[in-house]
Amino acid sequence: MSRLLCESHADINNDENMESVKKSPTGLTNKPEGRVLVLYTGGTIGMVRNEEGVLVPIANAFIKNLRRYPQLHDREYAEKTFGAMGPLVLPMTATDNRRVIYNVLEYSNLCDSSNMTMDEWIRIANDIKESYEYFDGFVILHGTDTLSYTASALSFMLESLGKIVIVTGSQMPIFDTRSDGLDNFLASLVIAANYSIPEVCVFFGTNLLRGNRTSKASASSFEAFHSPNFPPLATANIKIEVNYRSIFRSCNLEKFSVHASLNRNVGLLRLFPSITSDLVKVFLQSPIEGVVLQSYGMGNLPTNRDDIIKELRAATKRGVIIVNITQCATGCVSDAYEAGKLLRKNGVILGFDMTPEAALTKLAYVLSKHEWDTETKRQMMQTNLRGELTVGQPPTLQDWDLVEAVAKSLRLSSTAELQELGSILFPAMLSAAVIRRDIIKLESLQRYGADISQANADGRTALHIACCEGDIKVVRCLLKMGANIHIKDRFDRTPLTDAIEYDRHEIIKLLLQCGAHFHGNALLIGERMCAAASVGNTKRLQSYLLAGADLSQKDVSGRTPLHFAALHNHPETIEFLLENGADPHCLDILGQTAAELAETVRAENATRLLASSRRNIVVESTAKSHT
Ligand code: ASN
Repeated sequence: MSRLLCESHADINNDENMESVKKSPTGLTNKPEGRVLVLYTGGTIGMVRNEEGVLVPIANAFIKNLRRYPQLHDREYAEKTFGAMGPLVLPMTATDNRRVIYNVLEYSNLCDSSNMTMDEWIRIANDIKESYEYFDGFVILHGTDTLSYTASALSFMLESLGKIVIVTGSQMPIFDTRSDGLDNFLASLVIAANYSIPEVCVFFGTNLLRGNRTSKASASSFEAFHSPNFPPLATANIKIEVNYRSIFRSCNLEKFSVHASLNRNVGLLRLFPSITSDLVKVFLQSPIEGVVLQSYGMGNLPTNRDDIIKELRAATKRGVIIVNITQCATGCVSDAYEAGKLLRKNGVILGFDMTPEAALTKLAYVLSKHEWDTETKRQMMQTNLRGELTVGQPPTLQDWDLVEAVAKSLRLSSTAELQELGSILFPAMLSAAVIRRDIIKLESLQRYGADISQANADGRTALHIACCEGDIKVVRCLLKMGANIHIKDRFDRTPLTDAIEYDRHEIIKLLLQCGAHFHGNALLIGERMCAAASVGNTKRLQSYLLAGADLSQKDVSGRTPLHFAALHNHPETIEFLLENGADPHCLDILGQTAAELAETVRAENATRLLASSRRNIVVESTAKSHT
């Protein structure tokens, strides 16, 4: 990441404070925090006017200014909590659940997004990968011109994404007196820190849109992006309202990973009346491997143009993947017309309602999957991988929709009332099903429209409850249904924290396998482990170890779990700690080792064990010094 970090400057976020984020993921404040990494790649949002009045990106200018704007940085809180060189902090408003703490990573080659290439997409994806476990969400500041291409590409490259990534920008520079940049940036930060929407999104105007459903629709409007075939995932007006039912959740047990290669031999071919077959032929020539064909209406091409059909057929026979999408701003291709069927007969596949940006970047992604043969690649292009296309009829509300039925009996009718009812009913019913270990009920609740990751008033989800309850079958079922492993409840606990606190060892392993990571304030974790060691709770220490904790972590008095196990004379716990790398030489703030504590309280077993471990270490180090 250092290659891409902004220049080290007294007033900007640099490598050093990125390190502080990694070491101390949460501060010791009462309000839970939401950590966001901002990748600033360029675009109008951060540009300034040069002497000729032309907008240009200038290195460090954006980040320097952020610290001076009270809407963007609560200097008093930040300096008190993190010191002068710490991360940026948003001021808190009465309605916020979490304090938004953010770091900005400025790219060394800030660019107008017209200059973006696949190399930059790969670079962004890799930067997210490197800092994935340290942040709750990511905001990418980007020029608007090619923003939808980047968002679409990232949606495919970020595989099994469990956290929110928001791509945003603006039509006017953020520090201009009148600008859409401030609202877009602030709303993106707040959403990224507070909402569990594991998708690559675009935020613009008042809408949070699925990234791979967007296109730039206006060169001048503040509502620059539209999502022609899919409703917004959320709207940010006075309240931020999330449409949880429309969130795409990956339903596999894989860890988050980045597919960091793309095939560049792809292109967009738009039909027009009297297009020549020579042009089509040249376009389809090697090395082209994938083409998005923008046809008319519902996917039609002229049926009287055998010359074009011949070129298309020859190309698909050579293995070129040709995907048919419509030139229309909205709608879906199908083979309803003879003209569309003809394309299918000649090997052209349906791209359904994909935007040109999604179809092109998906081709670049699919074609770079070396483990897939051509037939699999063709199938994948027609499969909904990240919510980018609608196959068949779009899902409609069923008559038997559960919330609707209850709402009817309560005489509730407005959308807001229905949403409110759903947000109360579903988390409660999901939790009840988890407690009864009723997998069939869980599946049917999802069919009735429950969002499997929806949280109750305490921010707890069905997965949190399942990790406490301890039935691994239920946990696995929830994960396969798309339950998010990263959600933090109001006490900042993730499902992994619950699995640790209930000593569910198999569940801890499963969560880690699916990409969960251990988080929390190091001192607080130290205190919990020390408390376990004080009562000889070796099983709890095993849970922490499985989750990746450092068993030598100190509490506020500088004591480690080994100090407490020694002080309270728990030989079995001492043995376990020593076997698993606990350091017997660690000194507490009074300068005492665990062995000295044991001697002071005359804990005989503990003293003996610690003395022999000391001897072993001495013998080992003498042996080393002789070799
Ligand atoms: N030309 C700019 C860009 O795409 C447009 C913008 O950001 N509003 O970088």
